[in-house]
Amino acid sequence: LEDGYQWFYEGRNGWWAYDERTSFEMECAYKRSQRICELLIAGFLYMIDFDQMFQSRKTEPSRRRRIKRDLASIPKKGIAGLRLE
Ligand code: V3L
Repeated sequence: LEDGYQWFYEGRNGWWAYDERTSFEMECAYKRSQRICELLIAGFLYMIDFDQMFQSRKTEPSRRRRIKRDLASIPKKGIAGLRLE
């Protein structure tokens, strides 16, 4: 994203960066002050809740992952499930 920030979702002991397209769409919704948005991620519809800062698959609303907007340079596990070595 323009200002050096990136969107992340929680993994086991660490954070994953969202893929570029998803991160961009989240940023657009966030900048428009939307409270939630719905996005297709890896073939599944997910709900992003910017008030409570979590994501969950629409069909599995109780299975939540925390999300955050942070500097792109922070330590991360990888991008969208692709590990950094
Ligand atoms: N982008 C890509 N894949 C996702 C995303 C997303 N935003 N959200 C969920 N998945 P759930 P560790 C994650 C995948 O929350 O070792 C990581 O990307 C999710 O993948 O129940 O625990 C890794 O690939 C999971 O496979 O909807 O840190 C993997 O977990 C599946 O959707 C292991 O990461 C169900 O997640």
